[in-house]
Amino acid sequence: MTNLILAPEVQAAFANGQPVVALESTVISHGLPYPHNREIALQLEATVRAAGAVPATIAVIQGAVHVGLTNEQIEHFATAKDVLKLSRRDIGYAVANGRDGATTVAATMAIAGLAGIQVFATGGIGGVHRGARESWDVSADLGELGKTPVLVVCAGAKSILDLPASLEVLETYGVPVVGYTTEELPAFYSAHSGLHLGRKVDDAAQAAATWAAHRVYGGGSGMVLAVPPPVEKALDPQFVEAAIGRAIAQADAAGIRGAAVTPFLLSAMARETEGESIATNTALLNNNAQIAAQVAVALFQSV
Ligand code: PSU
Ligand code: MN
Repeated sequence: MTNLILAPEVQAAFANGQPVVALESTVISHGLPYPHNREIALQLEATVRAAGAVPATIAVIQGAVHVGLTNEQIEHFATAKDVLKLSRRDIGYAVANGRDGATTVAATMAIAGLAGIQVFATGGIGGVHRGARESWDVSADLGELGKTPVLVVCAGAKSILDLPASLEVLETYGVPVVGYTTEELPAFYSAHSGLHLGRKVDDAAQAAATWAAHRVYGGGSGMVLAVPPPVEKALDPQFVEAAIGRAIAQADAAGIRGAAVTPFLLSAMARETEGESIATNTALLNNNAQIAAQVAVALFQSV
């Protein structure tokens, strides 16, 4: 039984054949500090609307799976302390036990897939953690991309992760990583990872055509559209790398494991970059939401 609660705006979009863009809620509850998280979540919805699509922020509230949130519900996720971080495996537990849960990329893809939403915008995906040869810490986002047909528009992944290893795992799972106006994988805070993708699209129409073709030939897998962060907000790679070193050392010293690792590193990075990372984060989230909406609109125009 799937029991999704569609927000009225999302329901109307489905009925009227308007494009919809999914947004995640972990970035609100576990990814950014208050009140930035609340402002950004509302701003992302406005950006999607301005580009001609309908936003559907996804979350589980008291065991109910919501596709599209009210401003009050977003406020709740921005401030509540007892919100579970839900990957795909955790959705059933949260539903059956009446819990509040914020959806990661994996869980947002899973629910968007059930709702029939093809395009999803976020900041960065999870991946293979540095040190995964010992810890085995590989985000379920990668496995989800391998099996759920949703296009994820993001700025690549943070280099708190092992980016070459993350690309290898995506290749194994049959997930194309396509650069938007670039052949280089962006590294979230910076446009440059030094990793060559060999796949580039130059505009939303080309991205939509590539995604539509991947839906036919991709065996049910997702695709990553990797969008570099806006140049004027990108951070100096050496500054970022030094902050990452300190963040990872703090996580190791505190013995952080499992699902807590990524939220710990995200908040350590915000602290270690003295808030500079938040300005970059805001700018790239908005940019990704706008491009995702343009791709969703182009998908509708091409059919
Ligand atoms: N990376 C970011 N910002 C985020 C996340 C990752 O730059 O907010 C969040 C996303 O929700 C992503 C999740 O799906 O962390 C990955 O967590 P894990 O590594 O535990 O799979
Ligand atoms: Mn993990």
